[in-house]
Amino acid sequence: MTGTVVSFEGILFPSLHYSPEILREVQESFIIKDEDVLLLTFPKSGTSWLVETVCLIYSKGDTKWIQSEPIWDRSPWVETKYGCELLKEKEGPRLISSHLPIQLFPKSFFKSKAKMIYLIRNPRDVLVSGYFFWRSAKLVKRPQSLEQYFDWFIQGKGYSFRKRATRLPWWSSGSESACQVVFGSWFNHTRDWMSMRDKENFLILSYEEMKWDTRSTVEKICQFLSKKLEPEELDSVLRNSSFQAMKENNMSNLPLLKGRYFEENGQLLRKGVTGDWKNYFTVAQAEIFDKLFQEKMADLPQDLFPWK
Ligand code: PPS
Repeated sequence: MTGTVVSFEGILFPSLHYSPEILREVQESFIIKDEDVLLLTFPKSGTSWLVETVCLIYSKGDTKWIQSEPIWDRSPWVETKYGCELLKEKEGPRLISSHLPIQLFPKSFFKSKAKMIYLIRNPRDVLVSGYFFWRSAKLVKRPQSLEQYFDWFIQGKGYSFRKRATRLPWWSSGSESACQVVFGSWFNHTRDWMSMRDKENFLILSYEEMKWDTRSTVEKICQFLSKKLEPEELDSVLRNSSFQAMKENNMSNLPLLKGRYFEENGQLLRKGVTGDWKNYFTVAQAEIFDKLFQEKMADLPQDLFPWK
């Protein structure tokens, strides 16, 4: 079984959980409150790791919450019908997840004091992670090969670079109409959200820094959220948000969704490493990606991208 997609303002979404009506309602009238905390990512950047970490920070390292409530209920996806309804009923400070590009995000956020953490990841690893994920998902048209997904990913849907890219020698023309990548272009998503980087209610983190120095990154999150943890509470956050601990937590991994939404071999927690793209990209693909990254991101401070 394979799923279908819907298009909203030029961006594709899996039709099972997303509709243009809800996306419009979320954009125009969903109210973000000052006390909300928003966890924003392009898909496959480590969203679930960030959510688990923040939940554990909120519970001071106590595992009761993360082991009793599914991750998508603890921090619902605002752009889905299910998540949006759930969030409207929640009282007090809410955790809110989202993959939305900035132009589709609830307008109320931009007038609020709500804190947002934007987690980025080397897009090459995002691509590889996405390929394995969508290949086993029943939510979208599945990529038939990494080569095909590579093509989709570098096009993005609604990707303003496309017109110029079609004139470049490495561009595989003719595949644009078949592009099935959901949530649009990684490049646009990242560039657009990064324009918020000087705001004091906005924190940019990377999957790579989380991986290479998890303790310091968790401390940075605590400071940003004004949460104080005792050393043993911090240790518990680190222990219980590790790849292995999350893999074993049925409330944070996919077992609950297998069958209906994913094949049996589908995994949310696949490898959990940095640089896995080197095991999959050809030399030519690596060069294409480097050129594209340079073209799209060169004007941004390069220290924002720690994988370089
Ligand atoms: S989704 O579907 O967009 O919400 O996926 P997302 O959670 O953003 O990204 C999934 C990738 O994050 C990795 N992951 C982790 N890595 C290290 N430590 C922990 N605790 C962790 N939790 C999730 C997960 O393995 C996916 O990456 P890949 O490269 O596919 O393994």
